[in-house]
Amino acid sequence: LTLEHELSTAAINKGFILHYQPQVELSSGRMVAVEALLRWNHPERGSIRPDLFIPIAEETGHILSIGQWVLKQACSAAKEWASRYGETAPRVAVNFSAFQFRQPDLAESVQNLLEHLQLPPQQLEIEITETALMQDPDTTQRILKRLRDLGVSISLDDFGTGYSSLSYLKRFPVNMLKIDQSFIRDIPDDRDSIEITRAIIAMTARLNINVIAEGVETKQQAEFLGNEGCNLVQGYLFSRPLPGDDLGKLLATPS
Ligand code: G
Ligand code: G
Ligand code: G
Ligand code: MN
Ligand code: NA
Repeated sequence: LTLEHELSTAAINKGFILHYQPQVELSSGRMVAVEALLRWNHPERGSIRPDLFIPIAEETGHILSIGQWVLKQACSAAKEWASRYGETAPRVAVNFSAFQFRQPDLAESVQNLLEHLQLPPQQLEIEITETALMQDPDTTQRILKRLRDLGVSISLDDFGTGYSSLSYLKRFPVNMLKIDQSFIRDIPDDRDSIEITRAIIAMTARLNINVIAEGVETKQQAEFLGNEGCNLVQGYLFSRPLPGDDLGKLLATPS
């Protein structure tokens, strides 16, 4: 069997699983959100990383059903946390592929799911890359505006690495920039990474957009980010992506 063919049935056969990585507020230490990250536990090949199968899923069109499955799983988990922890429950951030924005009714299907689950839209964030925004800017802009009007948050993922223009910040309804981990990784050794990170943080403050740093692995990096005014962080320093059960246990443990 080819990977292509197996992709079509992986979700149904329970080959897919979501892991969740905490996004932590530095000032309070609270886990304010989690990013859902897809894993494929293949019966023979073991765990396959999304970098490998998402591009195949995009080429074959399977990304649409996979994307629906991911969204439903992630929102169901968020609903469970919201029921259990109320106001302090973490939001859930879901990665969307550019191909999903070719469905003109994407915003309506998200709305239907949220209503079906009775999950407040404020508990959902959608992550999309700069490069994805450019694929079909008009349709994407329209869909993002509808999602944003619903109360869903929009994050620009891998910010600073894509083929992008800053004018997109003006055009698209973006709530948050995620500073790409390639910049954070080289802090404090690389002067350019420090200055680019500073510039992104300063820009978000001026534009009144939220900012989060990805790939934070050291205390020194967290301290730098806090001092620069980036209060949200995600990375191995705080937690690796965790299976749902382990995330649940972490939430149940007083910090
Ligand atoms: O304990 P540990 O270092 O694995 O925690 C990882 C991160 O998750 C920490 O930054 C911590 O602030 C956060 N965290 C741990 N327990 C809780 C909790 O019960 N509620 C919330 N909201 N965050 C938690
Ligand atoms: O841990 P990590 O290997 O999960 O993620 C690798 C890449 O796969 C990241 O760029 C991430 O955005 C992407 N990715 C992870 N989960 C999903 C998903 O559910 N949908 C999409 N489209 N991309 C995902
Ligand atoms: O969606 P995105 O492209 O941002 O995917 C995040 C990727 O970064 C995932 O593959 C995730 O497992 C990985 N990741 C999360 N935290 C860290 C970290 O602290 N260090 C490194 N090297 N990778 C991380
Ligand atoms: Mn992401
Ligand atoms: Na990213």
